[in-house]
Amino acid sequence: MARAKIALIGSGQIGGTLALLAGLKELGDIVMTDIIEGVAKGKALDLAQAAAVEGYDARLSGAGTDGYAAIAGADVCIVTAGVPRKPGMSRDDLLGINLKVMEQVGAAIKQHAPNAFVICITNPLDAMVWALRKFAGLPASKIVGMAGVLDSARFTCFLAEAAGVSIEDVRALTLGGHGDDMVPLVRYSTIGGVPLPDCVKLGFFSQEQLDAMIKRTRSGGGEIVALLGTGSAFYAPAASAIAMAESYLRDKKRMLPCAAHLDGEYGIKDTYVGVSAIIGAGGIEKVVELALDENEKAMFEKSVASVQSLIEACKKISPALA
Ligand code: A3D
Repeated sequence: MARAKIALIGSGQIGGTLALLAGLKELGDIVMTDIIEGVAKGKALDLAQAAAVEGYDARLSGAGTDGYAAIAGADVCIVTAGVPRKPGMSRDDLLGINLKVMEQVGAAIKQHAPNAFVICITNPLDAMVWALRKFAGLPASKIVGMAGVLDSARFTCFLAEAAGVSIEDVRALTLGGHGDDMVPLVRYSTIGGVPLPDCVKLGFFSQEQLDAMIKRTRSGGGEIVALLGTGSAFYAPAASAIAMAESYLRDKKRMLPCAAHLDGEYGIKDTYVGVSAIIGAGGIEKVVELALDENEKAMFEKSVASVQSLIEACKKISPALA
């Protein structure tokens, strides 16, 4: 069987890490593209040489003057093209500039890789993946946004540290839009199978500490932006997208939180927002609708409303989306 082809559209901080992880996991051959031609070629060459040391069997190449045509026939496209935020900026501040990038990238996917499974990472995530789907003309099962795996990983990391247990035994779940009103779900998050409210009763941490970790998860991206001074997080975002790509390519059918297209689930229509979904060879094979209590529902609806206002803003900027 031919090797899978993974196209990375955008070869910046996340794109470079995606290429390294995809190589280490031998997910397939990797083509890197970027509007800055030398970036894709240079990183691909560097990573092809790292393969000699790490021993991974993957061909890496960077697009030259052919630009987007290099993604032709890709099985998976991971999109990070655009700009990241700077300290003091919200993800929403990126909307105008990154929407134009989605238009270009969407047209390229439509022309060169219409059968790919597309994972979008560009912010503001939920609105960008919604727009990218329209520009690329893809079915809902073949395009998804990465955010929930990352937000849940952040929550997981804080919980493991506070409880003093192995991160392997913590399973945290965060749904909703990838913004400051995302929804960390304590009832559905567990340590060694014990839901978080019971972990408080067991004395793993106090309710105040748990509340602080929820707050820190919500602003987890901003914390890293402020520390870095330039650019935003890239290791954990790349690892998260690779987990999604791997589930597709290896038909693992992992149930992961990701920005999936809702068509009536949770009573929501034509919106991308973070929900639990099963990713297998069919792409997004199922959106799993969880039972939410009143409080969770209210938080989810607030988060959805924020996403929908960004989608409306996209429609105003780009009438083709209306
Ligand atoms: P960065 O290192 O700037 O890389 C982006 C790359 O995209 C640059 O090399 C650009 O040259 C390239 N680019 C710009 N326009 C185009 C275009 N039209 N076609 C092809 N390439 C283009 O940023 P990054 O890798 O750190 O972040 C990329 C995106 O991911 C940003 O929008 C971030 O805000 C976003 N991000 C999302 C998350 C989520 O959890 C959703 C987390 C972290 C970052």
